[in-house]
Amino acid sequence: MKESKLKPKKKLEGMRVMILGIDGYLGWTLALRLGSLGCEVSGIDNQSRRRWVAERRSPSIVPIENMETRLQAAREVLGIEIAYRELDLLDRSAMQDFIQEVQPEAIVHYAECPSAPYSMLDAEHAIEVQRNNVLGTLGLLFIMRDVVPEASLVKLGTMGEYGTPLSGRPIFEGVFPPEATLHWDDREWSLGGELTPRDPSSLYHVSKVQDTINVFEACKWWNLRSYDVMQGVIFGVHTDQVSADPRLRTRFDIDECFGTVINRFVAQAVAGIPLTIYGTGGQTRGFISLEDAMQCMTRLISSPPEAGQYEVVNQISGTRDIRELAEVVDRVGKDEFGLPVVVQRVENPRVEASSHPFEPIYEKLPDQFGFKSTVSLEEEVHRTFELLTQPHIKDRILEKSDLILPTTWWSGDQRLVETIEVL
Ligand code: USQ
Repeated sequence: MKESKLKPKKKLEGMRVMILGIDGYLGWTLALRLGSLGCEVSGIDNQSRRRWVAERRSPSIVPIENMETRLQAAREVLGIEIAYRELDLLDRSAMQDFIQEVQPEAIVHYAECPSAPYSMLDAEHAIEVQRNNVLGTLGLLFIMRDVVPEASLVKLGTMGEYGTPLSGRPIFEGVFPPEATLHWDDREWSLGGELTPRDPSSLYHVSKVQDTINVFEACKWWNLRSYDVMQGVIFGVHTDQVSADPRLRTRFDIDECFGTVINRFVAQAVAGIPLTIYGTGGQTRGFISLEDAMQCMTRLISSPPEAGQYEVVNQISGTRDIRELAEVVDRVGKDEFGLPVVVQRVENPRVEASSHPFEPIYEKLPDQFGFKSTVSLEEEVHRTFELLTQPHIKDRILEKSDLILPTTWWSGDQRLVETIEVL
């Protein structure tokens, strides 16, 4: 039954794909994945992620090479040639020249600041995140209109655009389904095809909402085509390509701004720091492993949207609350690595519901693109422990252990959170 809904696939071999933000956690991993599938990969990066984490005194705890060494290793180990240019997406003239030269068939846009806490630090950081993200995407849309209007834009959004609607209504994939209706005052209207309400959970998430509107309208006005990928919280370390050689490893952050929750929990367990559940731990989110996310992106690239089509996919492989995540990390750490893991609840510096209904719909990737998750949370947590317990990496975590507890409050306060309870 499901097979009939699958979108037609294009051959990836020889497809020209440009990755914006190619030096990042996702960008680098995707470059190697696509290269190994025979795509002609190109990419840009302005190295801003490396600057942001340096500012937070928190470089990747998995050692990563500079771009030159990475490219050389990709060539030597995997036989992949990547056309890389160090370039800021906001430099529209240089960007336009590069796109003109490469003529990409698909552009994957990862070149945004991904951190909620970083965007909530103060006015300077909020403005930097919104400027980088919103204006970068906006400029790109104009370049695509003028230079490669037939190319598909695969743009990274976030599940956090939707918030966690307390009514408990399902979180649809971007727009209301055709049969949705609004009843009010004894009247009824169809909501089908309208963008669903957004309730972003930080100023970073607000930037993604603004992107959504810009891309949605650009597809309508200029007949551009885009998949807007609402990705859940990402975790993990492994794909066949990044694990093939230490020089090919992708970055891994554990500080309060750039580390995501599962990755942070594993690092905390390795360093002997009690896992930091914020608040009650009843917050529920969608999650996806690095490897599964790469599979989704590859499938989206190989089945491009039609001209004028703006399509949202919710890219998660399941949902969990934070307490469950801590339990999984606790169990794997103790049983499989013999670590004395401790779990704590600390004050929650963010403004977010501590217990709420959560019913995301995430059917398009499996039903229309053939996505099947290949890695369980437990397996990927195990692989992450395997990497992070290597002595040279454990030492790097220990050196940065003072950066684990959050100090960035959504209220604007800057103070360490206090422990509420050790579980
Ligand atoms: N959390 C803890 N303890 C921690 C860290 C986080 O309990 O030590 C909680 C947070 O309060 C939150 C949840 O875990 O409820 C997720 O936090 P996170 O820091 O892992 O993720 P978030 O800030 O939501 O942002 C991350 C990425 C972002 C992406 C987003 C997807 O940094 O780029 O857009 O995940 S989503 O969360 O679905 O919006």
